[in-house]
Amino acid sequence: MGYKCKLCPSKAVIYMRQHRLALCSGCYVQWFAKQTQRSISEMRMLRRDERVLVAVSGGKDSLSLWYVLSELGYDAEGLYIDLGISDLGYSERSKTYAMHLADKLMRPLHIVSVSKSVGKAIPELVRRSDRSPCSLCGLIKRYIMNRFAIEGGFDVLATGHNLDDEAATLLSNVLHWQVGYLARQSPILMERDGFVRRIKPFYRFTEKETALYALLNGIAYIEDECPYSVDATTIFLKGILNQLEERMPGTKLQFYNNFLAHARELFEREQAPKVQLRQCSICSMPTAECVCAFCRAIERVGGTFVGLNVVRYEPKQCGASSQSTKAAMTAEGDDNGEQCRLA
Ligand code: Q46
Ligand code: ZN
Repeated sequence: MGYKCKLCPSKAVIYMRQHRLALCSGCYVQWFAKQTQRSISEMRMLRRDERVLVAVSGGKDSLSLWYVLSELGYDAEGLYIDLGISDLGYSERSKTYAMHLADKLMRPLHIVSVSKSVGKAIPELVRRSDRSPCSLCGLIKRYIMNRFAIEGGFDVLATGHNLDDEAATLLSNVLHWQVGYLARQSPILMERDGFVRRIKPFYRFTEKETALYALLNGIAYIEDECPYSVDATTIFLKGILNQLEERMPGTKLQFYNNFLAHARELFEREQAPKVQLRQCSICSMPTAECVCAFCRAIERVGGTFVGLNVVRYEPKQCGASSQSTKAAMTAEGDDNGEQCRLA
């Protein structure tokens, strides 16, 4: 590449065309942390005294997010949702990467098993459902993340969505004029009854940038895609956006930033009064219907929600071992060994 770092005499390891910025490894790692903090501060995502739960999948984005938030001094714990996908050992291997990072950071990792929480793992649920795998899996993951964060007493839930994810979702929502989704597409969704605040501190970084951050910090992550993601429309849209980016550097960032600056609020204002929340008659979580989408979906595929099955993994360096905890994070708050830490 032959670029020099813009901030010191070293050789650059990355040139970010959209920022016209070349940086060496040391300066890049610092720049990345500063940019993360900038996004957090500008959007008022997270305060220093708040507990943040980072949803980690074992991939580069979420693991880098947990790492950088810890580096920045935030009280960050991890949540790994075990989907039970056995193809290529996908779930087991991604869980191992999440546990490795917990060891490295010396922070606890909470592991929720889908099969032990609803009676069946994702592949079985998908086989019994007429929805697309990602639609069903996404619904289940969002429910678990929110429920665990609420019952665990976390102030904020952070996910590793990056600019490529956000721009592709935006493009899809615009192509189909999904005004309800457009109203809610934001790097921050504020808390309201039964919903924890959700933040996406990486919304300005490309996939390439988060991957480099992981690499430079020795964060091992699963490189394989989820076996269900092969024909996902999102991958196709990401390809189109990358072609645009190639021809017109900065397009992705402008597309998403200008949506946030000029359009999102209009959709939000238009949609806001239409949604009235109440408690799900089965699980008590907030919903616009009588029974929430999660309970309806689980019932339809023959599952039974028995409460979140959580294992708390303690980092090895602390000399502690993981403890298994059975279910019981129900709406009624049934007693269980983990409740004090989960709360
Ligand atoms: S895990 Fe689940 Fe993703 Fe796999 S099935 Fe789709 S939604 S692709 S992020
Ligand atoms: Zn419900």
